[in-house]
Amino acid sequence: MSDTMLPRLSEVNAFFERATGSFVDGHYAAATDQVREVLDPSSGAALAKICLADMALVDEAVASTKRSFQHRHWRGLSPAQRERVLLKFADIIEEHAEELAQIETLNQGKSIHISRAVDVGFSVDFVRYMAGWTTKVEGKTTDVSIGMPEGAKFNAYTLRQPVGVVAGIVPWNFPMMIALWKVLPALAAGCSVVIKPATETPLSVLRLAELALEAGLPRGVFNVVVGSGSMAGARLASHPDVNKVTFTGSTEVGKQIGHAAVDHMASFSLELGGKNPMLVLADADVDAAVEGALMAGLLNQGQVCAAASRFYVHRDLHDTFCNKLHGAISQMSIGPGMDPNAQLNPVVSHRHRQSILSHLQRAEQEGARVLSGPSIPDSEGFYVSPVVLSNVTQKMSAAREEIFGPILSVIPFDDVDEALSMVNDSDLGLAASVWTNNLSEAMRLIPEIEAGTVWVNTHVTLDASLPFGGVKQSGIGREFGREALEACTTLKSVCIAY
Ligand code: TAP
Repeated sequence: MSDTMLPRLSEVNAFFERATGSFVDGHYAAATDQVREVLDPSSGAALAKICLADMALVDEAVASTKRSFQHRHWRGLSPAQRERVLLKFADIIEEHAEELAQIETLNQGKSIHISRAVDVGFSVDFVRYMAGWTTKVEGKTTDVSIGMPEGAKFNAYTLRQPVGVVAGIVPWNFPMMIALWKVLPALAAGCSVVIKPATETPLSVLRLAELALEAGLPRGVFNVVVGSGSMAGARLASHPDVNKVTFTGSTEVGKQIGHAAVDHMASFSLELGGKNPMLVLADADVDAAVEGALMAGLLNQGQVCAAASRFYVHRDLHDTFCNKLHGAISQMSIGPGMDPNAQLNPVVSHRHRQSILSHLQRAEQEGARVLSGPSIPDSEGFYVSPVVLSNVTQKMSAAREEIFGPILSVIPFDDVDEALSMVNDSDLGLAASVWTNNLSEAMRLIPEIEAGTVWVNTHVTLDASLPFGGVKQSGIGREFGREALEACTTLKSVCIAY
């Protein structure tokens, strides 16, 4: 262990002892037969032992969530009262910022700096932003032209109401932050919510549920079910008492969830993967583009749905870009997320590391040139050294498949329209960025790029007010902004004759 490693807070150790499984109706559920160790990716050591929910417990969690909705424990409060609770929730998260950041880093693997700034920092901003929507749920009046019976007058309006029980299924890359992306719009709309974190990373979400109670959220309004995707996740998606399913994860599972939700006419939103391009035009500032690529490609070891993973670079800049990118990566140090000096950290699991390495092996077999990163620590942890793949072609799997790891594929181009067609030559369409000093060219390209978000001279810059989601196989629906709130509501049309 490095001597710069952060010591664990005593609250974190106490929480790891206390977190024993699903959190339903304001307390940890009774033990089940299936116990799973939750691991620290930097060492492979167990952090906590968690009981996985069985079907009965999943159903109990949905019943608790539904009860709190039907009994109006939350939605019965005035919007201003609910806003105050959510703002207090943000304050409490902020008070526990270091504890939450350590929990996230220990369980997910990412740098403590990222956990502090992004997982906790962005989450606090997001909770405050969404709390504000609680008092801004609006319908509208409409001037109708109904002519029968003759002489009758009408007053017509729409009533925006909470959709009911929301089930959120979240992945392992930003467990706490993505859970909050599901929880907050639901709560702001007056819904009750049950979250299923990934079994690999359930800890921070459990701590959030404890803190929500402290903030004054009534029991049963925010439940957490820890259970396998194939059973607990599938059951939530198909449960007849769930009114909306919101999922972030792989396209394959997203499709299953969409089908299951439609079967009982639940609404759903899916935020799925991306094979996100960064397009570097001939006039771009190459140093800024390299700096941007490091952040866009290596944040959380590339385990980010919006990460850039294919870099279309004008041939004039290709070699310089690759050399500078590789040079910067070679200087980086790899180590545990709890070591503040480590710039790169382990990926989430042994299983995911194997998946990344097999993608890499395939890229080599297909002829990509491998510019290797620094060596990985001699450790049981799930480390992958970052790699720049140069001279990748559009046909290679490295340019087409989501790897979700620190593998950056650089593809040269000669003509901008040729590059644009390669950018759009993907089943996925989550996000993209254009790097140029030519504003007119950027403005021409923005509407042509098939993606839910397009950035110019920046990448992976999210804000709670900017809707986020994908087109094509990257999903349906939008998170953030008014759109996220409205997606947790249903519209009732009212027409009064007088
Ligand atoms: P998924 O299998 O999609 O897992 C995401 C969540 O869905 C987890 O909570 C998982 O539970 C649950 N789940 C799995 N099967 C389910 C089912 N049949 N019904 C309902 N829920 C189910 O992702 P993964 O296996 O962890 O990663 C595979 C790939 O997905 C990654 O390599 C990456 O390409 C992509 N991915 C994308 C994102 C984002 S942000 N878009 C995030 C993570 C992964 P358990 O894990 O507990 O089984």
